[in-house]
Amino acid sequence: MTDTKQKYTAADIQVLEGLEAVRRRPSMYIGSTDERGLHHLVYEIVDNSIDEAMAGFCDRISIVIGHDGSVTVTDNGRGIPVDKHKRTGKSALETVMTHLHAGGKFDSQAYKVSGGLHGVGAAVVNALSSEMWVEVRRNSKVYRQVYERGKARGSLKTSSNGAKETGTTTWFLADNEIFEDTTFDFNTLKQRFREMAFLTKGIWITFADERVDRNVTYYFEGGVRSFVARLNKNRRTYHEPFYMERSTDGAIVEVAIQYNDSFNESTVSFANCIHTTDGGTHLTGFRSALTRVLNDYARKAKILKDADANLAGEDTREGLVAVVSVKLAEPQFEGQTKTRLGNADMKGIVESALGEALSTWLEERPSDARKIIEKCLTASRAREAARKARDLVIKKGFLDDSVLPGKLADCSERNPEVRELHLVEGPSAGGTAKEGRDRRFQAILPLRGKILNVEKARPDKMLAHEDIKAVITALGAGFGEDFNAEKLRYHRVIIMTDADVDGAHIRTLLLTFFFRYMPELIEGGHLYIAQPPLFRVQKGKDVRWFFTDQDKDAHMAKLKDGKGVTLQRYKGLGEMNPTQLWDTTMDPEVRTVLQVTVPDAMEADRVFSDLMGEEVAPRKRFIQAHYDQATLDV
Ligand code: 0RA
Repeated sequence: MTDTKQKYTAADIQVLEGLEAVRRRPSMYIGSTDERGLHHLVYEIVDNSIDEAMAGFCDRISIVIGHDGSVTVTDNGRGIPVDKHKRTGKSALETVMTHLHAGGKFDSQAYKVSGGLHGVGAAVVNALSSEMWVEVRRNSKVYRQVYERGKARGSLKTSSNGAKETGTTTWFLADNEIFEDTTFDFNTLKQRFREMAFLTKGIWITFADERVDRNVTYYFEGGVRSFVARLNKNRRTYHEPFYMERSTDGAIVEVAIQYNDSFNESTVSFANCIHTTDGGTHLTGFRSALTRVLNDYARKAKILKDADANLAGEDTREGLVAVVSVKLAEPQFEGQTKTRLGNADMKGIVESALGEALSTWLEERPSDARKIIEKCLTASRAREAARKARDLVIKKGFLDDSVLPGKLADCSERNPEVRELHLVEGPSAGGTAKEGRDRRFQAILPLRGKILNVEKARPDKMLAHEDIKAVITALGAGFGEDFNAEKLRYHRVIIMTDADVDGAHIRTLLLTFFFRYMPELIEGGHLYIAQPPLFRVQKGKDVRWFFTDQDKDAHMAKLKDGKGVTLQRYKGLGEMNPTQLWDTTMDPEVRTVLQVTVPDAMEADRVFSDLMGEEVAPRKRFIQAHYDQATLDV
């Protein structure tokens, strides 16, 4: 972009403090010095370019991870101002780069994407980089300054290039004195950049990684409309996405909605490009507009008769995929993780903006409107059926731990904190595990094999499934909204499946079930995946087990002559005898178990949808590609 207006000057920047504080206590500024904090550095710099894009002065951002692990961020905005700052006597650029909280008037003018942990600015990144340089293209000149651990190394150098183009380039090398590990992860960054591109209509984001020679470019003409389309990839949808954007009361509200034929909701909300995983006022406004408008329409169109009850909020959210993105001047982020929007006025702002736009949209598309309402009505009837099924089930007592499943081989220890439940694939491996276990604290529940695909099943059907019933009953903590972690009979639940494609499938099905119906089990760190060995190598009396091809090959290479060496590959748990299973997979002293985490529930949800949705091809592809990966963060 070319130079447009330059009414902003150095005088607008206030100086607060130096950067020693940041180096002394980095976590206070970037949250942590682990992988998360490290990646924050990149977001900080990119956020500044996004701000410039939202102000309407920039439409290209490029990010490059260099061979040396450095990061370069380039934009075609107006360029950071370089004129002299009154109080510091230094250039605005140097002031911004070397002082904490050096902000300008533009802070409240534009919609800064920054908030929560973000927004601490380029100075913090500078303080935590062993080396950094910034290049500004402005006034047909190129300005450049180098920094070292937050301090300027030399003055601002100017050269004339006569070019009209403007922009800013920032290069930095994360300081290995500060960070445990300074290796950036391509996929983590990629995911965030994609999200930023969805949320900033019309921006081109190019991301290249020289270390592995990969690059991606994101551009979404439709903004959040493209976002819902992406979330619905591989799903059957009912209509073209609804989309609205409106600026009112000093805020921008952008919403996209598209229903699919599943029973789950995935609504993601953002405030100033920050994923508000705990929702907040904008999400509340969204929900109440949706329920109100759909009920009003259903009454007017006489799809809901006078005698019918209103649709409940949850009925309007089955199969709902929606993105709610708001931009506002002074976002307040609340909660422990600062991921809930607190600004009270955003509820009314979103509710009325969406209310109007959505009712107009429904009026104009009676056939889409009818499809959506019918879907909500089905949800409402199913909810009623599920309630009846649940009542029945509670009456029959199967959620009561006095009636434990017959197949469960329980343990003797009473304290749930040390009790483990092993969910074992197939009756034969189940038998081996029963013999091999330490019966004091290890319980075994053999599963029949394939469990039902919960994504496609209604709650009432799910409850009728034997293995699911057995798992719920054995755990004793209920499920869904009634799940109560305090009642868990085991604090460790370990999924033990064969190391083949079927095993991976069963594991994914179980993970889907837990993710949907007992997310607290995952969040509480109670869910694990056992790691049975793949190989057994014996030479004479020396027996070794290996979990990867590489380790096995390395060992084989050491046994110079292959004489008297036997190599066995273990595909199934059932191929081991009880002692072997204990020695390799169950003995807490030597075993490895992977803890299941939900690093990004949205991504996990998408993976599950790809896996479990109607389309068979992506599921097959996924299982084949990932069957040896055990955690959810694929
Ligand atoms: C404030 C004022 C102006 C530009 C910027 C900030 C700016 C900052 C960054 C950080 C990364 N890229 C950026 N691009 C622009 C210029 C105001 C004017 O020219 O009038």
